[in-house]
Amino acid sequence: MFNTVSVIGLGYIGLPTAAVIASRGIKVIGVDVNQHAVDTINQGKIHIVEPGLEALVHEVVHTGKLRATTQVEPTDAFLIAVPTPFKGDHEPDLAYVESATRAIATVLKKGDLVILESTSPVGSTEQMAQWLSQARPDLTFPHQTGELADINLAYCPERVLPGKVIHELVENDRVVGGMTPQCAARAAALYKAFVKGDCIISNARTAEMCKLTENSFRDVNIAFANELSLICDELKINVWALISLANRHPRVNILQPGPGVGGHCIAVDPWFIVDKSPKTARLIRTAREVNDHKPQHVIDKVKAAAAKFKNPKIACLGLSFKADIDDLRESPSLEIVEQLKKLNLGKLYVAEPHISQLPASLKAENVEFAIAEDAVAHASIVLLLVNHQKFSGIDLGMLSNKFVIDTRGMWGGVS
Ligand code: SAJ
Repeated sequence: MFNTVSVIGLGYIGLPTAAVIASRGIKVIGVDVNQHAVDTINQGKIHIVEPGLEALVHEVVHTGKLRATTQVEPTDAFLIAVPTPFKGDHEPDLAYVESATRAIATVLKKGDLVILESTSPVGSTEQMAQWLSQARPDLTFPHQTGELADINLAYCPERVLPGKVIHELVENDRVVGGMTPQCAARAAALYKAFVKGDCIISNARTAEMCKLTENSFRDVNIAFANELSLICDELKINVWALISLANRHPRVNILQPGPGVGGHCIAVDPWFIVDKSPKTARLIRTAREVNDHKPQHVIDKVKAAAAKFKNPKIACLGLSFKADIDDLRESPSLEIVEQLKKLNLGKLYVAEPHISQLPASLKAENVEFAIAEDAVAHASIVLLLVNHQKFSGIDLGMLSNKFVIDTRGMWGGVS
């Protein structure tokens, strides 16, 4: 039914999706504005880090099923997986979606299917239909002629976890939101070619909101844990011990406090709901504010600890946004260490076992890149920011005469 499929945007979601579809024997044209990414992929290599992806890309490029290009070409279906960041005061920025949509419009023909996968505010698929119909008055679209439209449009969010993308792309259920039932059915037919999970039919607006809801649910729940950690600091209670006791209740399941919420999804997506319903989305906005405030609370704790020492030396363990990955995007740990560098409270020994050198923002005289054990050995204050597996080998005896700030509860939450 679909002989050729275009995937627009060859990043963390688009490239694995393109490779998995190609591995099912469908010819895939991958499109990206980044010439370096296109050239790398056409050599059977990858420009991002994701387990299992390189071997898959190598295979599908060499069998001729995947080819990358910077120019959109005519195909039977188009799948958009470009970034949707925010701009200004947390307003969604659809510029990449708009330019991908306008590029597709130039090659669109009767019978084609266009699917938006990028995390987007409610109404984005309808907006896409408007852009397409402006550019192609010779074709009809679902907002004009419903089921009789020449072009089918759908929204189908990705929900894969970085590090497990290849597995989750195939195994996870998909929500397929069509602008009409026929649009949804055609999009589901495409996903069925590579998804083993269920493809559940819905409409575009509900599917858009579903993605935002999943990540907001997690953000609100993490905010609850983070707020508890502030309250417990005031009341001199160990929050991790408290949560583990409360979670013994059969209907209580509190998440873990940390130094803040990072990554490109959970710290961003709830704002798309707040932007559309600013007066109503009070809890969702507050959760964002609680989580965004957490790094400052950690910095204040380090400042208070540093004031106790004449010549404080601070070990900062972990920079990534969560455990066991190398991704520093929107990382609260990185933000905290950058601030500590600026405050110049004392020498910083920074350990991050998943990167090979300090990011440029941390290069300074008062900052040294170290392995975790050495950082701890040098330090008077030990600040644990990420619960990497690799830190679990640190001998707790080494901490006995240090001031420890454990933001993840890895060492029982001593502070
Ligand atoms: N975090 C805590 N406490 C917790 C859990 C997480 O502080 O108890 C922090 C993490 O340290 C990290 C942040 O939250 O800084 C986000 O990490 P995460 O593991 O919760 O999520 P992501 O951003 O890696 O991936 C999420 C996933 N969404 C949900 O679990 C609802 C993933 O399924 C989505 O596909 C992804 O966002 C996305 O692309 O939207």
